[in-house]
Amino acid sequence: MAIERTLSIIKPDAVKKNVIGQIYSRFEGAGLKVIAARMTWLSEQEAGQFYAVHKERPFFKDLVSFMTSGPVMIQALEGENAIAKNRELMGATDPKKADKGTIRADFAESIDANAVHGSDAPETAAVEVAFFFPGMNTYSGR
Ligand code: IDP
Repeated sequence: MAIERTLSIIKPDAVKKNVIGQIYSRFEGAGLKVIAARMTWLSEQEAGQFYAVHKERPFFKDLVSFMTSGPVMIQALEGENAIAKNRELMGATDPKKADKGTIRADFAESIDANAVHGSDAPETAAVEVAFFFPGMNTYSGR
């Protein structure tokens, strides 16, 4: 299995709930290493640019407004099969549909306030990691 890097964001709802540590424990328990991290409050421009693929979707405005409603914790994760592994830990986008024991089932309230973001494919992971951690993208073998 390939060593990969992926981008994870702990969204404003989960930061407000004070569960950053509990979410990090899940990454660590699954063998994912936090290799870069930054806590920040996204601007409208940053959130809009990050979610540009959803620009035409009806929920875009609400998504940007939610993502800028408080601080977020952004990290690059590294490990075997990191992209899929992180998606598994996160659970389905809608927490009501998320499997028991996933981050979204345990910490998220709704499809808008769903606790975490995780890259969904190698191409998006490379772009998203570089978006927040310039110069760092896919696994380089170091
Ligand atoms: P993902 O975060 O599970 O990859 P995406 O489809 O990429 O899901 O959507 C990005 C984010 O946009 C979601 O995490 C969620 O916060 C929001 N979102 C997606 N679909 C809806 C919707 O139907 N209503 C409201 N918000 C949505």
